[in-house]
Amino acid sequence: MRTLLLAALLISNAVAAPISLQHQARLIDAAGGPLNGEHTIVLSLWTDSDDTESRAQLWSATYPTNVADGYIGLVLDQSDGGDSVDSEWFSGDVWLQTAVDDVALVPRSPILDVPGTSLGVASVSVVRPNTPAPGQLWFDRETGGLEVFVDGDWTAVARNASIPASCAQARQNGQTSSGVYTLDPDGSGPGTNVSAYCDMTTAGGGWTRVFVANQNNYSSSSLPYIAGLSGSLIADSTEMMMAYTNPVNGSLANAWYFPTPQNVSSTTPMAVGQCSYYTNSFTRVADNSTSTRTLRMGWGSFGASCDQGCTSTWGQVCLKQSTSQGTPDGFSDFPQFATFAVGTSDHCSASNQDYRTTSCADSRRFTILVR
Ligand SMILES: [Ca+2]
Ligand SMILES: [Ca+2]
Repeated sequence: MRTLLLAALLISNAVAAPISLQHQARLIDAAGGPLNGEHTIVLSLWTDSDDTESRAQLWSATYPTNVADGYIGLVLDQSDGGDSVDSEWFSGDVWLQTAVDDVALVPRSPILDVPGTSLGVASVSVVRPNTPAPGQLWFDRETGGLEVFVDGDWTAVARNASIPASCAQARQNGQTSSGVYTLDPDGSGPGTNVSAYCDMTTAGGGWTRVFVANQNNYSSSSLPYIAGLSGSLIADSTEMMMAYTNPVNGSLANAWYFPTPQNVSSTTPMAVGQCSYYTNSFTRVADNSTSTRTLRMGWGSFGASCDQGCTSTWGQVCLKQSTSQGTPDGFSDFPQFATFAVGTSDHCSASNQDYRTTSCADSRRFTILVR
């Protein structure tokens, strides 16, 4: 059986359109020598990596090819008189099969989606190279995983590179519109894809919404993150933002951000304990002002102001002027989300106000985002 070294140049578009894919490869026989002379090469595109599932073949074309020193350069489009290649196929997994003289090379090669109109150069090997070059890709047929050689080590690549792990990654990929995105928080790991709202404009964008109140009267000391968005997505983030939002249009009020606390990756700030305190640098989005303050979190009781007591079960997240604990000194317009742990209506005031000043409402819901 031949082994196959691929160097594929791929172009994709954001909208459905006929496209051309340039495919370059080097064909090597079992003894390691390059193929030469006339060979019939069949390229086909599939929605699955092998025939164990009866997935559809998307496209196929036959190329009588004069191979020189193993190198081939073929274009996948309708120029062979067949069907055109549709850019829309590449919103999902697409696999390329190469057959030489009626022998299909296995496994099929995953095609990487390259956002926008940029070119991606991928050199994919089906054996793990002993002396890889930076950027070299290796497909492990046993695990179905794809790895890239970066900084002297192999790193797993997402199975479908078009699905970002976070809104921050989507933003880095050039996405600038706020809205609901499909994320795969653990990449090639077993975790499934999840829909999440991304704020792509506030303070540079790239924010994944991990909590938003979906009612105006919680009575719980264990409010969770949105399903599928806790854990590594938060632990791997560097910043957390708290604000009030209108969930319909994503607009934010009272928005502040700060370095992500370590103890709230799986447990929300509302459920982190009866009272929990976190001191760091807090940035106010409205004027980009920064100062060192203390965040009070948890489901403990309180008086009229931020952090006046820590017994019983009431629930209060708010920002303090000082680092002292249990003294009422709410700071500025940071959200004061309160009474979520008892049966009275929840309150969405500012940290320097009496907690009863402003009730939560459908257009004013407490939210947490990370990036
Ligand atoms: Ca996954
Ligand atoms: Ca309540």
